[in-house]
Formats: sequence, structure tokens, C-alpha cells
Amino acid sequence: MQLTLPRQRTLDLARPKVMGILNVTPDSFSDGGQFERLDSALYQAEQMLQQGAAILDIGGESTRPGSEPVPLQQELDRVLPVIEAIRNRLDCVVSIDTSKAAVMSAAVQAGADMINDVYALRADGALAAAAAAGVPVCLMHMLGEPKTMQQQPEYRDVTAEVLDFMQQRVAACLGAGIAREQLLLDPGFGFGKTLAQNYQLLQQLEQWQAFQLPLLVGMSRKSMVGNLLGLPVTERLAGSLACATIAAIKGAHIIRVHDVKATADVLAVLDATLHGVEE
Ligand code: 7PJ
Repeated sequence: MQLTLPRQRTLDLARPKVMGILNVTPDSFSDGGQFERLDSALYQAEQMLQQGAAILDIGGESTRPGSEPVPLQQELDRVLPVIEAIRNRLDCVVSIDTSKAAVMSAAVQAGADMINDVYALRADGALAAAAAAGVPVCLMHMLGEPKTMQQQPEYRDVTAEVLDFMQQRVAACLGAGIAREQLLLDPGFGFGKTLAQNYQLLQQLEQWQAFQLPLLVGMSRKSMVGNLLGLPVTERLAGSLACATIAAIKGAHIIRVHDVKATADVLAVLDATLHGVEE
């Protein structure tokens, strides 16, 4: 499996790839003004690439449980300079993590290679913007909205319902003129799911192979790790690595993480086991 990217490039997904999370939200950086923010983002981007990330996911709006939306101009001001700086200086796949149509268009214009949307292109104009941008799009499942999604999510069968939702979103994308080969899917761990539902989704991850589309997962440092183990966000690495390993074994193609080096190490060990080592 592979993704077709802008400027005659491709991303080979025969072996799982690491997507490094690069948040450009005020809480994720010291507030030392525009230059310091850009400098810090670039440094972090460079580090993650050296550590083995194939993709950098750049987000200017927090979608953590309970978070508030960010105004359009603010999101643009946060992400566009970072995308341009990375595009000009570093060789990597740049993903824009947004739900807003205008941010998708501007980010791809600025050099982003793919779109990562936790709303799966359900926002106004997002289907059309993604179709016009012509880049790969990751469709993620979320029940409700970040502000309220963890208030008693209910499913009769979480995997079946999330797969159903995906079928509908894939159909909507095809209807909007997006090529099937441009789509990636993501179960949306932690987005409107209880602890038990998150682990049921992970246990049943093989079922996603029926789509024959690239599968992206994000469990890094999430509550499904923290609440299970009773650990704060700073102590969730081991649990997050276990999630990454399990997902890779069950067929995930892209693992979205904060801790790039540790995840790349785990995937290298898995790869040696599954595909052997050259003597
Ligand atoms: C995800 C995401 C995820 C995709 C976030 C966090 C919350 N995008 N954006 N999948 N999670 N595709 O990283 O803790 O799971 S934000």
C-alpha cells in the first residue's frame, strides 16, 4: 500500500510509519513571540525526523476532551508559518490537522501534503476543500464534539458502528470527487469512547482491513492508557508503546505519536521479528 503525495512523491506503507505530533497551540510552546515559536517548532520537527518520523502532523487547534474551538484567523496564523518553514527546510511528509475548510486549502497551498481531519470532512465546505486540494485525507471517527464527547458515549457495538460511520464517510468523499486511493481511515481512539470501548476497538482492529485502505491510529498518552494504569500524562510511555505495538501487529499503517524515538524502536523490533534481519 502507498500514498500518492503532491510534487510527484509517494509514501510507502508496506511497513508501519511513525507520524510525529507537532502541536502549535499556545499551551504547547513557551509564549516568547512569533519567532521563538517558529524556531521551537522547527527544532522539534527536526528532532522528530531524526528520530524516525516519516510524517509530521501539524495542528493549531486542540481537540482534547473539553477543549474549545479556535477562531479561523488564529488557527491560520499558527500553522501556516510552521508549514512553510518546514517545507522550505526539511524533507518530510507534512500533514495538516484541521477540520476547517479554509485551513485545509491554505495549508495545502503553503505546502502541506495531506489532511488529517478528526471530523472526517463533516464541517461546512470541508468535502469540497479536500477534493479541490487533491491530497490524501485521513477520516477519523468522533462521536459528538470535543467539548462534550466524553459525556456517556453509547454504542450497541462500537466497532460495527464506527465501521458503519466510515462506510458513510467514504461514500460521501467519493460523491464529492475524492479518489478512494486518497483516503486513510482512523477509529478515533478517545473521541467519544469509554475505556472499555477503546480497548474493544483496539482488540477488533483487524476488521478495518476489509476497507483495504491505509489505517492510521493515535493512542499516544491518551486516557485509554492513563485511566487504565492510573498514570498522569507524563508517565504513559510504556502503555502508549504497547498500544502502538498491538496496532501495528493488527495492521495499522501509520502510528500517530508524541514519543517518536521510542515508537520507532518498537516498530524496528517488530519489523525484525516479522520480516527478519539481514546477516
Ligand atoms: C488523533 C488525532 C487521533 C487522528 C488527535 C491527542 C488528541 N488525529 N488528533 N487520530 N488525536 N487522525 O493527540 O491526544 O487519534 S488530538
